[in-house]
Amino acid sequence: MSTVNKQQYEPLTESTAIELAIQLNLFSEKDALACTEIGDGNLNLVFRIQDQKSEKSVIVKQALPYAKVVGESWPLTLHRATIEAEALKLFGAIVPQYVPEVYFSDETLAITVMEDLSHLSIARTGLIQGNDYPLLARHLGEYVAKTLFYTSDYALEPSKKKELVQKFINPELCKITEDLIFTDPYFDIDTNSFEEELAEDVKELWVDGNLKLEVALLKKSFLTEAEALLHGDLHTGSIFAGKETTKVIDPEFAFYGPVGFDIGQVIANLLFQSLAFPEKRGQISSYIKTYYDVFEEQYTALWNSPENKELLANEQGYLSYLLAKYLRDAIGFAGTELIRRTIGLAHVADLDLLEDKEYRLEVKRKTLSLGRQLIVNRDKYSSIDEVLESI
Ligand code: SR1
Ligand code: MG
Repeated sequence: MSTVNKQQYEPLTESTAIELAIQLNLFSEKDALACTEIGDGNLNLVFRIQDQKSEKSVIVKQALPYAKVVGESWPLTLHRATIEAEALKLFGAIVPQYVPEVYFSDETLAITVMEDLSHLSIARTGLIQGNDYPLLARHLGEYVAKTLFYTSDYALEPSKKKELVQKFINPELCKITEDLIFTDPYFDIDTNSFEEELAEDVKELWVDGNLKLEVALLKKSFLTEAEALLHGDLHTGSIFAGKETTKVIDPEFAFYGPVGFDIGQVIANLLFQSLAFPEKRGQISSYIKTYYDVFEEQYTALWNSPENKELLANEQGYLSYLLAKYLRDAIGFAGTELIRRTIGLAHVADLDLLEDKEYRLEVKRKTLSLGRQLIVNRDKYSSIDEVLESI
C-alpha cells in the first residue's frame, strides 16, 4: 500500500518520506532526490527533500506519538499535526506573506507537507549570531494584529467563531503550557532544570506568594479567555527570518486563548537577547517598540474598519480598554516566559549558550528578576515605552 493511503500511523524514514513526496506528485521518480531529517525541535520529525538538479525542495513534518525532548515515556497526541496544518491554512488565508504554504496534510500519518524555508534562518539562531533583521519587528507586529483580530469575535460571525474554538480544542498541548509555563517553575518539581548556583534564587520564587498569585491569575486567563486563535508557541525558534522575509511556523500549540499570550511570547524571546547581550539593548528595544507599535496601529485600523462586525465597537473607551488589557496581559505573559525558560524544562539557547558560567548565572538572575517584575507590576505600565524604560 502506498505511504499516502496507509490506514495506520508509522514514523517516516528518509526513504519513505521520499516515496510520499513522489506519490503526492511533488516530484517524479526520475528526480535526483535527497532527503535529510533536520528536526531540531522538542517534538517532531522534519524531513527536507530536494531534487538536486532543479533544487526544488519541500518539507515533510511528522508528529511523533511522544515528546522527542523527553522520550517515549511522555506520550503526546498525534492530533497536534492536524491542529498545526489547519492553523497554518487559516493563518495563511489571513497573512499568506508570513506563513509557509501547506501542500498536503494527513491526520492518520500526522504529517504536513509544506514550503521549504531553508533559505531563511531561525530567528533565534540568527539573532544569537548577531544578524540584524530590519523588517522582523514590523512583520511580526502585522502578523499578530491580523491573526488575532481576524480570528476573534470582532471579525467573525458568532457561530463561525465557536466552530473554530471547537476545531482548535487542543487539551494535551495546552496542558504542556499550563504545566511548563504556569505551574512547574513555581514548585520543586523534577522536570525543572537550573544550575545549582541558582537554587537560592529559585527558592525565593517558590515562597513568593505575591508572585504566585499573579501567575495563578495569568494561568486563569490562559485557561479561560477564548479571545482569538493563538499560535500558542510564538518564540523566536518558531520564526524564520531573512532581510526581507519573515515566516511563522510550528503552530501545533494553537488554540483559542488570550491575545496577550502570543504578543508577550515574542516580547520575552526578544528580551532574552537584550539580557544576554547588553550591547544589543538599543537594537532589541527598538525591535520591541516597533513590533508593539505596529501591532497597536494595525489592530486599531482593523477595529475602526468595516471588518469589525461588533455593533458596540464605537462605544467610547472600548478599544482603549482592550489595548490596555492586551498590553497588561502581554507584559505578564512575557514575565512567565522569562522565568520558565530560565528554570523550567525547556530552555533557550540565548541564555544556555553563554559560555562564561559566572556571566551566564548573572544574566539568568537578571532574567528571573525581570520576569518577576513584569508579572507583578504588569498593571503599572501604560505603554510599551514605559516597559522598555523600566528595563
Ligand atoms: C515538551 S515541549 C517543551 C516546549 O517546547 C515547545 O516548543 C513549547 O515551547 C514547549 O513548552
Ligand atoms: Mg515548536
